[in-house]
Amino acid sequence: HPEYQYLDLLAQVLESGDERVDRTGVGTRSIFGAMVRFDLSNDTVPILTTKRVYWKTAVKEMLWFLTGGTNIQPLLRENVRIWTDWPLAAYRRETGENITQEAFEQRIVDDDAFATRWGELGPVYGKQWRRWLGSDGEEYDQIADLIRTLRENPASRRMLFHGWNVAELGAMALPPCHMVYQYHVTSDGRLNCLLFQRSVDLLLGAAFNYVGATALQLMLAQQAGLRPGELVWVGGDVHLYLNHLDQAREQISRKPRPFPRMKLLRHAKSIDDYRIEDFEVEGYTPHAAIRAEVAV
Ligand code: DHF
Ligand code: TMP
Repeated sequence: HPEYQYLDLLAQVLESGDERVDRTGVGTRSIFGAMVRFDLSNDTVPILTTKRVYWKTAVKEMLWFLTGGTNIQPLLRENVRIWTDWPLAAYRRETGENITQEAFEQRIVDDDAFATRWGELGPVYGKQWRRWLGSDGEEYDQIADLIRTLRENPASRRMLFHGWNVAELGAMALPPCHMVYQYHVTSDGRLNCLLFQRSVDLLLGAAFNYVGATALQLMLAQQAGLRPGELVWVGGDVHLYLNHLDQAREQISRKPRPFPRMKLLRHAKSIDDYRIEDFEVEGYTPHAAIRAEVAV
């Protein structure tokens, strides 16, 4: 079962990860350099089955990146709370007010001026993917350029987009983790993706990143008239936070079930035309969810 690639990685980090203090102060066990490969043909999607993964949240996050947005307001309006912690920490730090997460989220949803001031993550993924500001003053849409090349010159070795805009890193709430996506088209019309992720929260982040990358690959394949091929995922600093070790042990003890299938229910007119209702997942029967704190 392909999920053992992930479970083996969990075990490896748990058993032989180098223990160190990290930026968040929580501490991690970490290894450097890892690869997993998932075959997406026959609509198979790597939604982990050894815990429940909220795949709609991950797809909604990917759709939000594609809008070019960098404010959490539209995410919260879709009930996606995974990005709240960073603006919330900034708000508490700068105002000294000990607002609850719920009250902060409600205020972002209800109050546009408040959202503009406090809901911004800076020039993160969406901005760099859709509106990378070049030194010539032009904005570059890396996604549109990628789709054009997939259609017109699929043998190209230059089909990628990048989030690491050096000049703008300082203005980002977090510099990009899933950083470069490179694509490859086989002679029989399959679209492969290689995602390089420089930093990997193996218990919380990775599960979402596999789903997001797959959803994007399905959309790009549809837009370019291709079939999904393989997702190759490469991690740089692959770590387990020290407050996730028991959860990792629990997950490793579980037996994977068959991966589900993900389908697009509609042929969208463009990459900007997808909605969450267009995604259908069949045959997902995971083990129970595993709770874990995210390190901010
Ligand atoms: N920081 C850290 N330390 N780890 C991350 O994975 C991470 N991911 C970010 C931003 N910063 C990060 C964006 N993605 C969760 C999942 C993905 C994510 C952020 C948070 C998360 O908390 N997942 C929980 C709850 C899911 C839910 O509420 O729907 C999970 O159990 O998967
Ligand atoms: P860092 O910027 O110090 O590397 O911290 C980012 C943390 O967030 C790190 O634990 C990796 C994790 N992360 C993911 O694993 N996946 C993601 O998609 C994001 C945004 C973050």
